[in-house]
Amino acid sequence: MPDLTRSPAWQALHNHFEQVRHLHMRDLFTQDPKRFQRYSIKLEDFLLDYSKNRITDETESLLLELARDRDVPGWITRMFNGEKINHTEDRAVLHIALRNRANRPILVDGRDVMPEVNAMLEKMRSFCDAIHSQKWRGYTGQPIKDVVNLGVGGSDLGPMMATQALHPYASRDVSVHFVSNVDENHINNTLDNLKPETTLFIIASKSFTTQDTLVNADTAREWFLQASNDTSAIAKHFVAVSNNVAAASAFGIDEQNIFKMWDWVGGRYSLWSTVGLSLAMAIGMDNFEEMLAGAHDMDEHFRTAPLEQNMPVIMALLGIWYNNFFNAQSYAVLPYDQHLRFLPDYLRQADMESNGKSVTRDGEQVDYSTGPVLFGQLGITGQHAFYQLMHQGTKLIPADIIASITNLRCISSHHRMLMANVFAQAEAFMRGKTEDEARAELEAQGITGEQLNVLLPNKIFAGNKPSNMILYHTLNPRNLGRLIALYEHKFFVQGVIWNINSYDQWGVELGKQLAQTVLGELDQDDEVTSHDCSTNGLINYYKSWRSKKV
Ligand code: G6Q
Repeated sequence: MPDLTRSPAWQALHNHFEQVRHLHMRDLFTQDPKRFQRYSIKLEDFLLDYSKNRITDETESLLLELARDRDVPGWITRMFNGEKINHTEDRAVLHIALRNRANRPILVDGRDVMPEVNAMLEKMRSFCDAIHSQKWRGYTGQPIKDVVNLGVGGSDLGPMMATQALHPYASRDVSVHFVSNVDENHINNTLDNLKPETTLFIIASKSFTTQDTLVNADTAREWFLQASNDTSAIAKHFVAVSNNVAAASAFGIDEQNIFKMWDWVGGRYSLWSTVGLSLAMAIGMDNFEEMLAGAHDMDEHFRTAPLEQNMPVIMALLGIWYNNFFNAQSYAVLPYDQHLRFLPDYLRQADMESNGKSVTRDGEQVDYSTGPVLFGQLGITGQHAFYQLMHQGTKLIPADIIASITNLRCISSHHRMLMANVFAQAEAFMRGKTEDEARAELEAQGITGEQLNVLLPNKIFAGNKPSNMILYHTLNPRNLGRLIALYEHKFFVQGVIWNINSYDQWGVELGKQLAQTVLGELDQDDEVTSHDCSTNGLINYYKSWRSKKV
């Protein structure tokens, strides 16, 4: 297979780009009244409308040709068959097994992983039921009222985001909190409002070596022991989620209370595993399994739909079109749903940690752009802030707009107003406002002459800003599962096309290694000279001030 940028499929796209780069979507919509029908895909109530993109039929077919040329279908099969596609860590990539509700055997090293997956789900169910039914009680005999997940990165963001997303489904008897930051303010502020006798800690760490989490776990244990003064009570208040059973046991967790995860689940893909225990505690196992079922819907769609009808594939190809041909450096995820406020943060990790790579699977330096900068915020908040740059700035920022058709508590005009903004913004990105339209508006306001000339250029919107729209009936567990799985597979397809490994994360290691060295130096008072002069200067400045009172 020739290198990506020298492949005929890439070259064809490159030539095509020169022909269509100046086409305006306004004109494409005028020419084709069926554009919405032709460029949208449905999975029951879950809709992806990608008609507001700078593509023609030819663009789409050339992009699909690229996907075939890069053997996307073959890679999909490899992932679902449990092949070790994470080659730098010699691991299979099987978040899809965690939500394999069809229970199709999935073999890793010749062994079906499904019995273990199902056993762990059962274990989660019994535990959640025991807490909710108040059979499991704290050391004073009181029921558990608060659950604190101690984890970071992949062991925090997923369950935290989903717990917020599914807030309407959450139990009122047990509150779930998330502590991730090594900054003690995070844990202290959380513990301030809790009682040791009614609090349960979940130490979530795949490796059980992550400093941030272990420091927080030590602090939590100290806080707990100050009240209980009884180490045997720890078993009732601390459980762990980990792949490192020995380290979790050494921390003092009863082996029965360790919820296992597997090395074939990457941290940022682990929401579906026992890392989701805190979420399951919040929404109950039935809802948790419904979320798995939603992800499975998307997995099946991804595995079986033809490329041209395949949502993750289409989204991935559109991303490549802007990233590699229009040279867009970023894209925005804009949920119009208060409950999805942490979705952009979650997807930022999933995308940027997966595809922020510059070495191919063959160890070569890439000569093309890979993963973009993902940013985002609640769309309705963004409208009053950074949308200005998206509408009238100099950068092309494709966007995904996400909304639900109805809100569980749809009791007033709020949701209609929200939806009006959803549709209006997507239209505004696409249409913009022409000079003639802007002029007519100003004249209608009685503005003429020099004043009009000054204002006019500022009132023009170029438009032609691409956006996808994702719409579904309600943000229920099933649709949340579908939504997250859609993005996971999108990132996978992009990684395949860029020929990078989306499942390792060596880039996060260097800072961790250096922090270990610096931590040792911070423990001593003498002057540090082992780094560059900036790092030495900063460390020494910190040391000179840390014991002073100001
Ligand atoms: C995710 C990353 C990273 C990881 C955290 C926590 O893919 O690898 O975010 O999840 O560093 O790691 P542990 O779960 O091992 O503590």
